[in-house]
Amino acid sequence: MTVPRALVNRLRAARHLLILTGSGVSAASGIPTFRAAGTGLWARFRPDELATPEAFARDPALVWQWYCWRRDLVNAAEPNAAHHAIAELQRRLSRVTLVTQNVDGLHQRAGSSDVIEFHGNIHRNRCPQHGVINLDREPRDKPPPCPDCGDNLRPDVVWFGETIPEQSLSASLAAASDCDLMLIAGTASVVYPAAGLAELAKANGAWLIEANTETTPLSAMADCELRGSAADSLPAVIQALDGA
Ligand code: BV8
Repeated sequence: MTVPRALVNRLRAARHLLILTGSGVSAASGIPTFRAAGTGLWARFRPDELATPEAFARDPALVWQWYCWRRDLVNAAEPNAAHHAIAELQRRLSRVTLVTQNVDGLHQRAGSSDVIEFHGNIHRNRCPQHGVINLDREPRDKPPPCPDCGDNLRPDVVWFGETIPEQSLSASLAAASDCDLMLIAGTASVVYPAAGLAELAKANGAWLIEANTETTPLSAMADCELRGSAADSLPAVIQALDGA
């Protein structure tokens, strides 16, 4: 993959790089993208209909089993070259903010630090009243009760219709308002407010790079498009940085 010289120069001169990732970055790890997370036995369900408080209230066991299935996929997966290239960018550039919409924790396993988990993390469970609860053993058929109040525990993720945790939202908005370069990788850019970060960065004069296998609603405003798998394009960016 050819990496534009303009992109290499921008990376080398960047004061503050903001990176926003979506499920396409984890695709090469064998984790179905969010829109495709209704595969196999879950094919008859739409992910954006399961990832809601209403679905959990209506059928907590079904939603809990879907998350157990997704946790199994994530636990069996390894970070891929895209995750490692992003961790390398964090090590090389003076200031990088990494915001992920993914809940799989693969950026951390690839060595990334200070990851803003915009939509939470599938490996944590929480009680709506008592916060994150660590369990020694986890049932698979239905959500376990909170040890303090008996309410159903739920995955510590942000469902549709729920607000983004305040600290994650404010840190991400601040980075989008301050960055001079933004890389948007592996996201369809249709879920808000995450997708709005690129619009905010652009409005503040940042140069936008989109790394995606397809065009998205963001593509029209991107200054540079890396068309292809992030598992190929992002390592190519690192190699280009090493070059002359
Ligand atoms: C909010 C966690 C304020 C759970 C996720 C009605 C009521 C309330 C809100 C709304 C409403 N209608 C609309 C909204 C707003 C809503 C929204 O944006 N809806 C969309 C569908 C229109 N947003 C919200 O609800 C948010 N909260 O607005 O709060 C509020 C509150 C109350 C009332 C009003 C407002 C919360 C949204 C968070 C939802 N939770 N995840 C879980 O994971 O189980 S979102 C989910 O989508 C994942 O996090 C995922 O990361 C994210 C985005 O999807 P993508 O990552 O883009 O994945 P997708 O499959 O779509 O695309 C993959 C992309 O990768 C593609 O472009 C593909 O081409 C590319 N790709 C594939 N392979 C590769 C690749 N690219 C590179 N390399 C590859 N190899």
